[in-house]
Amino acid sequence: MSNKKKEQIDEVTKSNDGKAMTTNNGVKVSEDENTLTVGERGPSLLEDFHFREKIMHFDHERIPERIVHARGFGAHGEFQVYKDLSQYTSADFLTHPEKTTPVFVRFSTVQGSKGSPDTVRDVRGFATKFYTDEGIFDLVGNDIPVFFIQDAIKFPDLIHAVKPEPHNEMPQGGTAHDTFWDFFAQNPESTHTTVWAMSDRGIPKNFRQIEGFGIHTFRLVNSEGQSYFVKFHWKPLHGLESLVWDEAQILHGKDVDFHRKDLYESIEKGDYPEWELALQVIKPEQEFDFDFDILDPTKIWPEDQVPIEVVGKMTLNSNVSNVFDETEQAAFHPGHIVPGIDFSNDPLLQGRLFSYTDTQISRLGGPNFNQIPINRPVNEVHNNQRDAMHQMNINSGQVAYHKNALNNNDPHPTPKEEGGYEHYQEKVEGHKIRKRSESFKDYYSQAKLYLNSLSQAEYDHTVDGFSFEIGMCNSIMVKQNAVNQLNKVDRTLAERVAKNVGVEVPEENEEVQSDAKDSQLTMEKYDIPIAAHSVAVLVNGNIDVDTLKSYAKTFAENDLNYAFVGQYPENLSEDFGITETFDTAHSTLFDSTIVLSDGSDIKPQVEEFVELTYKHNKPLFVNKAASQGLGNAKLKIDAPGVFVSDEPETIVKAFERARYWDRK
Ligand code: HDE
Repeated sequence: MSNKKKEQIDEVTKSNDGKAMTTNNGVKVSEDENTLTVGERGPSLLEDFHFREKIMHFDHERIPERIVHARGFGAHGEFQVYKDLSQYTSADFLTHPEKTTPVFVRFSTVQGSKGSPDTVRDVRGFATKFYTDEGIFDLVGNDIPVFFIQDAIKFPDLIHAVKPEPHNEMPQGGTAHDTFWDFFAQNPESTHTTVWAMSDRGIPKNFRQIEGFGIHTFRLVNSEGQSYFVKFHWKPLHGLESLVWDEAQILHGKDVDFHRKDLYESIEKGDYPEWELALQVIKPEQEFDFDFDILDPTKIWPEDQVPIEVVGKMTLNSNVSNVFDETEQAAFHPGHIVPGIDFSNDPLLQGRLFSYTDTQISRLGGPNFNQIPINRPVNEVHNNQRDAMHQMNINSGQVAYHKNALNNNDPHPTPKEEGGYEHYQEKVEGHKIRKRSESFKDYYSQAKLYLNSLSQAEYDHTVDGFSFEIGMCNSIMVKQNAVNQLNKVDRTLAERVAKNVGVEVPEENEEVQSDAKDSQLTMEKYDIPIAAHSVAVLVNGNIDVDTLKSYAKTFAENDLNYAFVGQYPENLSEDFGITETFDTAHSTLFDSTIVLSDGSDIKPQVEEFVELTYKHNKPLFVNKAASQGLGNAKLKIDAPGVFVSDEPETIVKAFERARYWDRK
């Protein structure tokens, strides 16, 4: 299917194949190894224009990294709505099920710099650019449905607390340090989101298996001018999975690119990541029907109160040609909206509307960043904005103002009925004040709801997350204050974390008195498709090629990704599987492990691999000979998720579950 954005990008995509090297002025270069000098050993000459240009350009290759979300990875794809949503919105891309809309998505971490590891504990950015026929709509969201603060004026404070500390620029890529936890304790509005970030949601397994949330309340407006409050969600069709913290930490070293590699390789293989777009819609007359304020970005709309409606699907099916040119230069902005979509008065959203254009001006070097190929809409752009740094268009004609008679009043405004954007005419009255609404002041109930909704394993992981992060603080006061906050949400959490980090449990139990649960908040609600699974097959000794082939056949039949480890290169043909050595493969790089032994002594590398697989609760499948040889390994062969069999077909059963949390 044609993709208008890809076609537009192809027009400016250059290939050097078979081409002569030239300067930027198009002069063919005859030599590119030596500068122009006087004699072989003499001084260099300033007139060497090729040298000057090459070095000058190199000197300026870097641009400022994003102030937050610096480390990211993007891909192209398309979106298609399942049905006409004109009941809610006039947006063209949401009312034409026959249309596919090109999209570009960038996933990111928030805290770390551009070179930081992928698998840190952090919120993940999930920013989507829809190139609609009516202009660009950016859904600049995260993988956690709530945010740390309620008002944009606090964003610099939050980020100054989260980022590496200014006196020593540590730590990189994480919030396990004093200033973040001091912020947490002193700014209770951050409680709910922090609980999410300390749970398994903070360490996703990859980008394909995260949910996405627009977080803020937006408006949908239909062609009759009726408006609805809406929250946008992305639901991953590859399931929802997390890492184990120990595994995530090992991966920082084993593969700093773990998430981007997974996304890149999935797309290259044709195993395209997919999400369904889902909406939660509230009618204007229901605005005050809830025990939370629908404008408060630290609150979810529980799905039993506001059901989810699945409305469309996004598929990422093409990697970029150049990461800098496309992903790094992509300029997202929650203020990029199209007719049929509008903002709410969420004070966090309103502040974002200023920040994103402002930051692009210093990051991308001027106000013409919309003209960079990845940022251009697929429809035509005409206005009277002129000049400025890096102008890429030739704006012909005498007239650059409105109104005019000299050019027939062109470019001319378009009435709303014909597609011109008109802001929703909300009636607003009030005094100018600086005051947080009383309706925003319940900081703890939904944090408790989230904790109540987790499975026991997820709850235990959340205790571990808090214990690690608060435990990493140097200040006893900060640790104590952080635990005091937890005590206002959940007594058991406060008690367990206090014990782990060595501070007092507050005397008074101040926890939220509620057993309420929301079945949609646990990650265990998703089935994990077996095809999303990867397997390391450790070959211990000399296994005959036919046996290996029979495993390879089962993997292929079930779309499992696999690698044979250890029997490389002898008697293993590359035709039926990727082969790796114990130097290149590691348990953390796979979802499960199979050990095939011929009965010879188990190699130390195999034992270490298996022990880690076991420790990280992943499926472990061993043949009978291997099970006998693993007697000294730190594992119980009859524990949940350990399978002993000589039949390749039985692995399908082993991989029905991604993790065996009941294995202690
Ligand atoms: Fe952002 N945010 N943000 N943010 N944000 C940026 O814009 C900002 C917020 C989010 O892949 C910056 O181009 C303010 C919420 C994503 O390029 C900056 C506030 C959510 C990305 C900025 C917020 C986000 C950014 C840095 C509080 C989830 C990466 C570079 C009012 C709904 C986009 C840039 C990409 C990036 C400001 C809060 C998501 C500085 C002031 C809430 C996914 O403009």
